[in-house]
Amino acid sequence: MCETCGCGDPAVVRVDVHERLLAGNDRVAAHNREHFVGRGVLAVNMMGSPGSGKTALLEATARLLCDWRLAALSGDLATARDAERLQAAGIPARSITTGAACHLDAALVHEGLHGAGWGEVDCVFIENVGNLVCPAIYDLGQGANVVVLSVTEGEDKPLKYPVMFKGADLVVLSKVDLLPHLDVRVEVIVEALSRVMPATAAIEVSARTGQGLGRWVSWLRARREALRAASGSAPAGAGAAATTHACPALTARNAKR
Ligand SMILES: Nc1nc2c(ncn2[C@@H]2O[C@H](COP(=O)(O)OP(=O)(O)OP(=O)(O)O)[C@@H](O)[C@H]2O)c(=O)[nH]1
Ligand SMILES: [Zn+2]
Ligand SMILES: [Zn+2]
Ligand SMILES: [Zn+2]
Repeated sequence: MCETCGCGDPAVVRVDVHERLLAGNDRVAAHNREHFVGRGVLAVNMMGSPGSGKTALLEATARLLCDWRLAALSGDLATARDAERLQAAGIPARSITTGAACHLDAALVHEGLHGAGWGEVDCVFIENVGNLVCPAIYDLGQGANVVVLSVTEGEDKPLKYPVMFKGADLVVLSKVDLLPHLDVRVEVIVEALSRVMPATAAIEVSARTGQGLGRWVSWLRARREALRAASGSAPAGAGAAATTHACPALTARNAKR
């Protein structure tokens, strides 16, 4: 499916080549992370199946987090639809077209940040390509991994795609307004999560009714507080100074929005 990563298939991409690709990715991810942490920006890698409700959740989030300066990068194989939706919802957004690749990598994110021209931001949402497999193995430099799992996907996805859920800091169980129409039990999904997630954390939400969005936003606020506390204990500007250049996307260049 994916020309770049071969989706872990050694017949498509040899293991040593694959490992070199990941090592190169990790170097760029570390650079991205320095930019984010150095400026106290919460970067959230939003992952999940195609159509799980990632963009809908972010559209709803924009309405509730109006005291934050938000921005977004949207990874899409072929269209800029998600970025357009987020722009319409009030989140400055830029599309990253991945072509044949079924995941974002750190270099694509770095390029997206440089081209974005945002001012200072509090939080960058990185909406990954809809896919429950390889986005989990590509570090982007994010401060948090969120998996949006729709209840319409069934009860067994955590067990079938454990790598994705193992690395998640939070699972957002989306579209819970549809539960009355489904043979799906939330407690069974949560039990499956507890088998694969080291510290199980799940929030039930509906972007349609607004259920659970307060808990989601509280989680984001707590996460940013923790990031600021951690970066505040480092020498001032250490993150930015350690890099070879300043990412214009994260500087005060266009601070007025
Ligand atoms: N009933 C209901 N439908 C939802 C909810 N959230 C999203 N949807 C619908 O689910 C469909 C997919 O939502 P998107 O937000 O486009 O999903 P996505 O994960 O961003 O999709 P990709 O970016 O293509 O992977 C749309 O038709 C949404 O209206 C929800 O909370 N309840
Ligand atoms: Zn989307
Ligand atoms: Zn891929
Ligand atoms: Zn940079």
